Amino acid sequence: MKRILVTGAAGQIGTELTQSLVGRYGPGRVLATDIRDPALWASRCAAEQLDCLDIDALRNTVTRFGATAIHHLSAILSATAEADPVRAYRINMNGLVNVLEVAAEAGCRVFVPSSIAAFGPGTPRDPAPQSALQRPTTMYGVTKVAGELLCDYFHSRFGVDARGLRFPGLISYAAPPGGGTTDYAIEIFHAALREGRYTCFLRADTRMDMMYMPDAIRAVIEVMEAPPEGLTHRNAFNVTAMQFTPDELAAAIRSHVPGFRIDYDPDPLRQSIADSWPSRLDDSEAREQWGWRHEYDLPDMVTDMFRGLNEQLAREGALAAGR
Ligand code: AKB
Repeated sequence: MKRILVTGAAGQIGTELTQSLVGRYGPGRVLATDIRDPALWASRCAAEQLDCLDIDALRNTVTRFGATAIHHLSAILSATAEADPVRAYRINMNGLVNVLEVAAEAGCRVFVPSSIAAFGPGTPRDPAPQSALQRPTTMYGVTKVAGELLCDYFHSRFGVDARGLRFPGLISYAAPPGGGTTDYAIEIFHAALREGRYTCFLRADTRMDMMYMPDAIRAVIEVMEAPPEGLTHRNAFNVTAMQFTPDELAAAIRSHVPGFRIDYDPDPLRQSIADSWPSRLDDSEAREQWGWRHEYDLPDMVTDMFRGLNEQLAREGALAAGR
C-alpha cells in the first residue's frame, strides 16, 4: 500500500503534485511537508512542518507515517542559488543525502526532480541529448548533476529505487515559482491580466525549453509507476514539451489579451544563466523507456493558463465581496 511523503509541498511543483497524489491515492496516503509552517499554506491532506536538513526529524516523520515513497521537492532554484551559492549547495545537497539515507533505511522509493540546468554551455543546445557533457556554470546546476549521481549511487550501492526527471522551465498558475530563471514565463501572465504589459528580464530572442505543469505532474506519476526493469536512465530522464522565446509567448498572449505590450530590460545574471542552458532537451529515451508523451503545446498552455488565472481571480473577487 503506497504512503507518500512530499517535501517542499508548498512550492511550485509540490502544491500541484500533492493535490494529484491525494486525488489518485486518497488523502490518508499522502503527507505534505514543507519548511514553512502549514498554517501558511493550504493542503488537501495531513500537513507538517519539516526541515530536511534535520535528519532525525526526517527519519521520525518517515517512520511515524510509514512512508513507502518520498517525493523530495525542496530545493533552491537557479537565480536564488546564485545570490548565496554555498547556502544553496548545503540545502540542495544535504537535504538530498538525508532523504536518500532515510529512504535506504526505510525501504522507500524516491522521486527527485533534476533540471535542464544540469547541462552547461558545452552541451549541444538543440537538442541536448540524453547522455551529454554536463559542466553547468551555476550552483543550482552543480547540485542537479551531483544529485543525479548521488541518486544513481544510492540505487546501485544501497538498492534505493530512486527516479528522476530533467525538467525544463515549468509553467503553472496554482502556486508562484520560487526564484528560477524561467519564471518570466509565469510572471508575464499575471502582468498581462493586471496591467496589459510586462517588462521581461530576458532578451526577446531567448529560446527556452518549457512544460505546462499538468504534463510535469503526470510525468512524475508515470515515471514513479513505471516497471523498474525498463528504466536505464532512472535518475535523469530528459523530458520536454515546447520551446519559445519571450516574443513568441507575448504573441500567443496577445490572442487572449489584445494590445498586450512587452518590453525588455535583460538582467545580466538571469540572461547568462538562460544562455548557458540548452534550448531543447531530446526526450526520446523517456518516450521509449516508459512511454512519456506531452499533451500541452504553446497555444493549449496559454489558453489553459488564462482559464485557470481567470477562475482564481473570480474566486478572490467573490471572497472579497463576501467580506
Ligand atoms: C529554474 O529556472 O531555475 C528552474 C529550472 C529550469 O530548473 N525553473
